[in-house]
Amino acid sequence: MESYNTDDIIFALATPWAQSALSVIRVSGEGCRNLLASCFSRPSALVQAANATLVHGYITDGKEGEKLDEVVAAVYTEGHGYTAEEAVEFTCHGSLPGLTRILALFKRIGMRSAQGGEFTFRAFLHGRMDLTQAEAVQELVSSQSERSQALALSRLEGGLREQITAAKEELLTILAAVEVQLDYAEDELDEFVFPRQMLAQLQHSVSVLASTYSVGKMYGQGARIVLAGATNAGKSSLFNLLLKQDRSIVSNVRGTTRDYIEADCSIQGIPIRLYDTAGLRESSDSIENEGIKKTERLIGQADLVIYLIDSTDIAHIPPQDAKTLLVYNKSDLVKPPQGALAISAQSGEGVSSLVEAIASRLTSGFGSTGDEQVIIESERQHLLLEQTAEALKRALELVDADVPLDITAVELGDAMQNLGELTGEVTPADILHKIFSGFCVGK
Ligand SMILES: Nc1nc2c(ncn2[C@@H]2O[C@H](COP(=O)(O)OP(=O)(O)OP(=O)(O)O)[C@@H](O)[C@H]2O)c(=O)[nH]1
Ligand SMILES: [Mg+2]
Repeated sequence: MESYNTDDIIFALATPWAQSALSVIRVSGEGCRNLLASCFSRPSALVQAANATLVHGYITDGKEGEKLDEVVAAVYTEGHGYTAEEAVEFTCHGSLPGLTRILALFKRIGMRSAQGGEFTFRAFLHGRMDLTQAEAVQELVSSQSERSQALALSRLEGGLREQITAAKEELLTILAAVEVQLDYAEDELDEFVFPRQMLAQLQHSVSVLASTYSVGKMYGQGARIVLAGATNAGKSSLFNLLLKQDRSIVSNVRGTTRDYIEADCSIQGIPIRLYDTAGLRESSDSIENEGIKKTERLIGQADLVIYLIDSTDIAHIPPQDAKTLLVYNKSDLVKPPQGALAISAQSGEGVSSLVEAIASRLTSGFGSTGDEQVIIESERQHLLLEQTAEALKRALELVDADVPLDITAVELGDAMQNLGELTGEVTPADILHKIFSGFCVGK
């Protein structure tokens, strides 16, 4: 079983390995200030500094005290700072030769280069954060969109931890009532009424939380949107409008787009890969047919298909399905049907409503506005929440079937175990190591 050694002093470059104005090197572990004092121009200032203060000085090497760099050391005493153990963060100049020398020196004086996730692991170990918050650190660092960054930040602040703690407390209340009933003979107690309503509400809130995963994943990893429809429907016009640049050729010649074109954009904070495709029609041109085949493949792989209908020629309207949004284009020429989603890709009319409709469809209404809803992004959390919801559902079914209470108690116990794994209280060490070693910070 792999795990981190937590008794030694670790260090790592916290900023990228690249030339820059400044770089930060973190050091953490009991006694690190005494050790660092041997290579700092103001040893006693460093050792005696109060918590959360800055000490200016030079990192020096050897008996002669050769200056390697002028730095500012942020000092944290035990119980404080990110890892909640004695730590120093040096802000150095971002010179690669300078950093190379400092990192080599730190190794030479007896510190160890940190593995990925070690600083956050120590923060978790010292109770600075639970496992959902530790995972949020990594999600925050690697977020690709504003929304995904904001959602990760709210999880880091403890949004998810609070929800899971509340669920645990409710489950504990239910379990306590069940255990009292199991511990005493029936005739010693008043008639027992199972807190079914409470269990049903808990089951519901856990499954809602689990279902936010599809949305969190969308904000994190993005979505593929395919513009499809008959030739001349206005797909390339809409493509250019959404990208705010002339990328695709627009013309009144049917079959202008023969091969698909893709580009990245963002729709209400969701990273989007947008595809303009060859118009769908019967054709005897083999190249065009190849393009149409590719369109069909892209439709199969899409998260959302925007099927454009030319309002001046509504010969073919495909059936609406879960991943298709039917949009009537050229609303400036022909009035679209009542209640239909309509735009003019030429004038831009209706496009903001289309953008709203796309975001709402992709996020199933969750979290497209405001951030009051906690949304998860981690597959591990999703799995554990789903297992919790399933165990609670089985417990409800057992209660309804009047099965002996000890069998229900097993399901409730399983649910509690899963919630404990979510926050890291009962997560096995090898799984913890696997989670933290995947982090990119602290390398
Ligand atoms: N009046 C009007 N004309 C439009 C509108 N959208 C597109 N057009 C025109 O319709 C013609 C076809 O537009 P495109 O965007 O090239 O259509 P497409 O769906 O990409 O066509 P193919 O690439 O051939 O499949 C062009 O002449 C556009 O200027 C619209 O909203 N109103
Ligand atoms: Mg086109």
